[in-house]
Amino acid sequence: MAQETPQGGSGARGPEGQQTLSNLLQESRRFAPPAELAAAANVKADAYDEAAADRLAFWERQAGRLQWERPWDTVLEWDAPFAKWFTGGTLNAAVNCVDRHVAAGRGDRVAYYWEGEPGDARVITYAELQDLVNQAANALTELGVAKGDRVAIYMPMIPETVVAMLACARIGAPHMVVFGGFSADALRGRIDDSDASVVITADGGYRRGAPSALKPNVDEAVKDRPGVRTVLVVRRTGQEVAWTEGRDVWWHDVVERQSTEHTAEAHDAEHPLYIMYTSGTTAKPKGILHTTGGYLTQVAWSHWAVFDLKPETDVYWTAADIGWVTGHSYIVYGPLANGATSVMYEGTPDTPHRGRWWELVAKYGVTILYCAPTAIRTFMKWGDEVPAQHDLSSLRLLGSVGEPINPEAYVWYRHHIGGDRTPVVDTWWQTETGAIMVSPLPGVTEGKPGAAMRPLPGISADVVDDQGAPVPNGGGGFIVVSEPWPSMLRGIWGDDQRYRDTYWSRFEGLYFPGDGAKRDEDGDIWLLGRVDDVMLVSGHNISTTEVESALVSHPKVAESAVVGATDPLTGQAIVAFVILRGEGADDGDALVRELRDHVGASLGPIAKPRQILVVPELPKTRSGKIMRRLLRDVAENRQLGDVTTLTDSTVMELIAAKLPGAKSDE
Ligand code: 6R9
Repeated sequence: MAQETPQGGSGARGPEGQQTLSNLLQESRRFAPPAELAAAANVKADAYDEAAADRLAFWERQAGRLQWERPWDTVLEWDAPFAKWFTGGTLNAAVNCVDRHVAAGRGDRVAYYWEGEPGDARVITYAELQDLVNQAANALTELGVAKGDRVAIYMPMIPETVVAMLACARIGAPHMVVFGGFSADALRGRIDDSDASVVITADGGYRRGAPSALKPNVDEAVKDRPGVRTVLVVRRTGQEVAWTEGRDVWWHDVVERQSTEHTAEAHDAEHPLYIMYTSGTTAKPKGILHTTGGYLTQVAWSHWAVFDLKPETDVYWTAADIGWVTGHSYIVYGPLANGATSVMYEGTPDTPHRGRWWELVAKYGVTILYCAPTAIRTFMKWGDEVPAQHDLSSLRLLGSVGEPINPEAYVWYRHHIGGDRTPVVDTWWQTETGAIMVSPLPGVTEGKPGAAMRPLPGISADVVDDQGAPVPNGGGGFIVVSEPWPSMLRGIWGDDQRYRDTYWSRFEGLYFPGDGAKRDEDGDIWLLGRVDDVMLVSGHNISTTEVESALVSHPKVAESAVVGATDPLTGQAIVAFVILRGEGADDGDALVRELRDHVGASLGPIAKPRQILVVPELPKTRSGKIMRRLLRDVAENRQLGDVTTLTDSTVMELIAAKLPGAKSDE
């Protein structure tokens, strides 16, 4: 057994002798909010006290930012673990996102600057969006979709996708969006589980410079599924499509001839708004259920607070897919509820060239950009000179979501994209939480690279040890949420028991998201990755995040993924996969040794990887999360597990090809 102990770490022993998550990484850089932003910020420091004094009254005030047909009787009915918010109240999500802005005289404001990958563009105002949504709502009604029916949406990133979602919301038919990159099998499983009777899709969309078909996957998914009565197809690419008469209808035939008038019914605050499936670690995806009033309250408020949104002047861009919860909450519902002007982009960041995003920032004068660390690390890999060729001076705020952001990626983002002017908000949340939960407030928080910092006002989150007791400052453990929040999941579709088991059984009375976290000496929160990924090396629980961040802090490394592989000596040993910065970088033994020593110097010898493999790509999900499970299979020479949610199935072959010549110091 290795006798090494982490330097500066505080891996305290829990009551049962089990070690809590080690706290190895030390970070001393600090970024204060720009004075101007702080002075004009939507949310100031007093919001924390205000919410702490009366949490429910705080959320009640935020609900008041929406337009209700009938006000609620009760703010919260909590029959743990089942919550109902704003009961007795009624509202319509589509009216809140669209009609009320038009009614207030803001119909000419741009809702979306949409840009197709081939370079085609559409500008859609709130008034136009209202017409489109009303037509689609009328069409769905004509097609027999009634309140409560589930509608599957399997689309590229085009305006009709937003229109379809809002039309569903308008008539009270919960939508179930499936990421367009998922297979026919994944789509079928989700249609079956949600019992959707209509599928809205397109012939295809553009990705990486070419049309990418969607309709064949729908055909495959719904064959032998008589429960799916209608497939509504948007023509986007003009690709040849197979056609099933009596089932398939063109969007342009059915939607475009409808009236642009539609009288919206107000729905109960707890009426289901949508189902979104998350795969998690188990085979059967979970249908996460979100309802209307509480969800809209928190996404709208958090979007306004965390991004300091000024709807009259900001141009806001969430560069993510609508098939990810980030797209639901921060491309569609949050920005629209706030009357924001958003950019929406169909394609990949490197088509037709690696400066495409920055070209779009300059073209539309984007002021707020929200994206995933995986994108940031990819840009780091492509080189500083790419963004440097574009005018990014319109940006005033940057956000990150989806994974822990490595301190080095944060600093790169702030410097090379934000010109050292912009705060970076690292926002922690999940499909299940519906909206941002832990994040800096840009006008209040002195940012630390890599830290999500503090629970938002109105949110009660904590870091606890394996007994559920709060850890002291400097300690590591699990993040939990201790009080219900408005946008929380209302359950797993059709499976209350699984809801209790998955989220409410680990700690009595606490919501367990499944992420490791630590509190630093100031009490600020750092997320440390999924607990399933935590490595146990010589009796120390080491987070993947900290080792990955140490690797990314080496100037030659753009991205890394580490996993624990079974080891006869240490229980588990750390195996690291790294992508180097710049093309054709040297990946010889000397570099591998240099990287091991670098990790040892940053985190202590315990965290030195046993093995480092230089790879061209890493396996990722739709939201850019690294699928460490697959890398563990590779590191332990196992057959690969389920790969259906990989964005690019060829990646694992590229990695496996690296293995025979695997570089190891042992
Ligand atoms: C919004 C979203 C949720 C999981 C979550 C955590 C990871 C998301 C993060 C983060 C560290 C952040 N995650 N944001 N980890 N810092 N800022 O990503 O939803 O796809 O359901 O994933 O993503 O592990 O539990 P979802």
